[in-house]
Amino acid sequence: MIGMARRFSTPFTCTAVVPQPSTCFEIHSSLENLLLFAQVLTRPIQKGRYLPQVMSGKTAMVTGITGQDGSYLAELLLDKGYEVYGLVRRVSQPTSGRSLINHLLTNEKFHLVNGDLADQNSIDNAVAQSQPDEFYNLGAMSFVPESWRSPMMTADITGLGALRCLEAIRKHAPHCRFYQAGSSEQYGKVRDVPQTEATPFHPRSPYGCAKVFAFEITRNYRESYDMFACTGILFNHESPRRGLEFVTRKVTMTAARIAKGFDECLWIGNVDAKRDWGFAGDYVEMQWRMLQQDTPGDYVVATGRTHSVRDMITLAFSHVGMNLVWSGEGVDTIATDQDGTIRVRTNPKFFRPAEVDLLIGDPALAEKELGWVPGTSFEELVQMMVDSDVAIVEEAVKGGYAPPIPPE
Ligand code: NAP
Ligand code: G4F
Repeated sequence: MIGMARRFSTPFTCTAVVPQPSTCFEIHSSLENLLLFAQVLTRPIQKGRYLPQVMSGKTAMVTGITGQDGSYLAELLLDKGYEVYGLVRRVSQPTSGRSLINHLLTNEKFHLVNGDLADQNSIDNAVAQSQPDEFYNLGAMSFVPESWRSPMMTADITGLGALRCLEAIRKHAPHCRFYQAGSSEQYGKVRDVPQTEATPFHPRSPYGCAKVFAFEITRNYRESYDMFACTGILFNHESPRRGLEFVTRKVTMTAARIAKGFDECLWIGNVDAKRDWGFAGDYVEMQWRMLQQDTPGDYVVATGRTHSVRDMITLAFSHVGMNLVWSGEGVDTIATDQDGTIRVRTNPKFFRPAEVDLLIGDPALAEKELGWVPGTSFEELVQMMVDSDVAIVEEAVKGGYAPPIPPE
């Protein structure tokens, strides 16, 4: 039997009532286990430089609130005294699918509104009723490989979704400031190293193409209607809340599983790709800052450093006591530990039809105009994610249920 399911940002909790084959992650059935997960995943942000707290009395609407960035941004806005409205898709099992924001549901300033980026009516109603001062469009189909499998849906949600938000604001709350979650995937086959706000776009995936449309339409609404509309061109940012299918979290969870005896090796794709990886908790601060300035603009948000996937894997495995030695090339790449056991193997299915080989952003404008600098190093980020995943696996062992398996 093949079950077809919508892609969710937190897939390991969303399909709770679907029977899983024994090789897959057995969804923890009790509420207690779910809460344990939520506690580990929703530890407060510890690093990053923040502006002093300002109790704002403002209202913000956030799409993508159930995702990695949405959950951190919601915490940041609530801390600043905002009334926060999160747009959420209807799901059949709402209590099990929102693990990253479960801890916010009792906050009286936190509200969930049903809506979908595919549906203009629902966004219109949400904006008309909540009358936000600030609108953060973080919702998207955000997993690049899925965008080749579902290009129309990606264009609709990740691309047109931004336009639907802009239209809702133009019609129902023209005073509202708009933030669009842009991506370094817009640069794709990069024309400059490092990439700046002036670097031309050359996207390499349907996802990148959709983000370019969203970027351009945001700029167009700013110029056409004098709207306060900005795009943050964010480079990869990760955290213990990152979806398990993205490479960093796949690596840290698999390293933790191997360390605790659940797996023998990590199956991976192109380890030569390089990314500029920062901490999501630092990056949501910049999203907020962009809407606090006098004039709207677009900014690169990055660390200015790049690392290969291979380096990231080596570092993560070293934190669980495995010192990897690499050999082979391309699909023959492997890595063995100090005992000679193969701990990383390559599977061609994880290679992409068109790859983004090198991303490194120049955050100079963000620092100069908004005083933003990332507070967490790559080494601290990887350590934080490994520690969190080791804790999740240990909780699972203690609770007698199976730890998560990264989906493909
Ligand atoms: P994420 O964890 O995958 O979260 C995506 C969010 O979008 C989820 O809340 C998801 O809701 C929501 N969503 C998906 N389809 C929707 C629809 N049809 N209607 C309403 N909501 C929908 O992504 P993230 O890492 O937090 O990233 C946030 C944003 O930044 C995204 O736009 C992403 O493309 C962009 N971005 C991310 C990075 C990065 O490195 N993280 C870098 C550059 C840009 P469900 O929970 O219902 O699935
Ligand atoms: O972690 P990734 O899947 O992230 P990717 O494709 O860079 O996209 C992320 O960052 C973008 C910003 O640049 C966001 F806009 C986007 O929404 C998303 O958050 O893959 C990173 C690299 C790629 O080069 C990929 O080919 O890792 C390589 N990789 C190698 N093996 C793998 C794997 N990626 C995944 N997901 N899984 C693998 O097994």
